[in-house]
Amino acid sequence: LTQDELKKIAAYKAVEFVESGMVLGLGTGSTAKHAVDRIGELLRQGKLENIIGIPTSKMTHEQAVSLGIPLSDLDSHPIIDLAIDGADEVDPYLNLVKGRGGSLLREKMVEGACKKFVVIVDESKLVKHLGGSGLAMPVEIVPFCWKFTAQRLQLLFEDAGCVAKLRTYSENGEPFVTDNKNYIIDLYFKKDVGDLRAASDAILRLAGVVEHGMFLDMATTVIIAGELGVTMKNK
Ligand code: DER
Repeated sequence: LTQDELKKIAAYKAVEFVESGMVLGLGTGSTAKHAVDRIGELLRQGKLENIIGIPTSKMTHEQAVSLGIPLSDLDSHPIIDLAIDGADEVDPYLNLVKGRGGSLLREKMVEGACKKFVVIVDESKLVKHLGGSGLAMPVEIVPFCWKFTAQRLQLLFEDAGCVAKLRTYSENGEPFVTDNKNYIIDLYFKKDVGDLRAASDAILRLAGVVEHGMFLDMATTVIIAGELGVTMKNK
């Protein structure tokens, strides 16, 4: 099975939690895309009715519009029944790293407003410690004096051998700009950051930081598709 087939299996499994009449948080990324496609398909087949989608990015908004999924927003629906979204990393306590697609702020706002947050991943996303895989830990910051903020983020995690890099578009080197017109600093750690809650608080205390990609104690269920089948872990 390819990685994308595993993502699709996890996504379809998560959509089994969707019931007619629900207000749904619609995730962003290549795994969540399969879930949104599936919801659109079931609506078209009449197997689901009266669904309202709350998209977590402009990209997902456009996908949902093309599928005819009725949409709304958090202003109209401050409490959401269920969100389905992917993740970049999942630790054994169901803590997540998200945001490598750049949508972490709207994802965290929507998924923080959900009664149930189902995360869908292929097995390659499972890690022992968040940020330990040497991959990016995204932080959304305001563009104003971004070098100043990047430097302070890097210093925060000096002991973990942190390197802070401004995310740029690969083709022209221009800064990546989020749906919210902010920049993203990707943090790369050489060693484990240790206490995640303390790391989260320290990052959020920096003026200039908008939000980070650690989703701690937010997932209620994680669906993992692997070569040997699908497993589900509940909080
Ligand atoms: O950027 C994001 O938050 C995405 O949800 C990411 O975490 C998962 O993207 P993927 O499903 O394309 O791997």
